[in-house]
Amino acid sequence: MTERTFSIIKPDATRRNLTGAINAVIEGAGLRIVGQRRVKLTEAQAKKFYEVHAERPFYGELVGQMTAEPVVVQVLEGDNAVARYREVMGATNPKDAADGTIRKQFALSIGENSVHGSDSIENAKIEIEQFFADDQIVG
Ligand code: RTP
Ligand code: MG
Repeated sequence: MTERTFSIIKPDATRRNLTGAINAVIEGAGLRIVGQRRVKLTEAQAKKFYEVHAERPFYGELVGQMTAEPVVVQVLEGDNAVARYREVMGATNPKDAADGTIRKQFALSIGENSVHGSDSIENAKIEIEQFFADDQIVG
């Protein structure tokens, strides 16, 4: 089924000029980039986005990293896009990520792991609405 998912190319990747290389992996996997913009997250935006992790020990560091430099927020569309993009990203910790995945190729560490992708269709919808107006997504 055709779905949409929300993606972030994180600061560790934008800093190293990897936006194009990551987009090539995304498009090569059959996902279409139907919305995209570059944005510097505010602390409030990052805190809200990662609210579910608020009690975790790495929360402060995560918010700090996500606001340090610009990110690229994206809407990806395709067959089973949510699950498909999770496959393409690879495991959270790049040490555990499969060959060919974005995190295996580009991530620096479990925290600076280059990309975010929604973990459910429900969360994808919430996350997309947080960053994109309807007319900013063109399928
Ligand atoms: P994401 O939400 O970014 O797509 O990644 P994920 O589902 O694979 O990982 P999740 O468990 O939701 O964690 C969100 C982000 O928090 C950072 N993290 N740091 N230092 C640590 O132990 C640690 N664990 C997680 C990562 O940046 C992870 O992507
Ligand atoms: Mg997650």
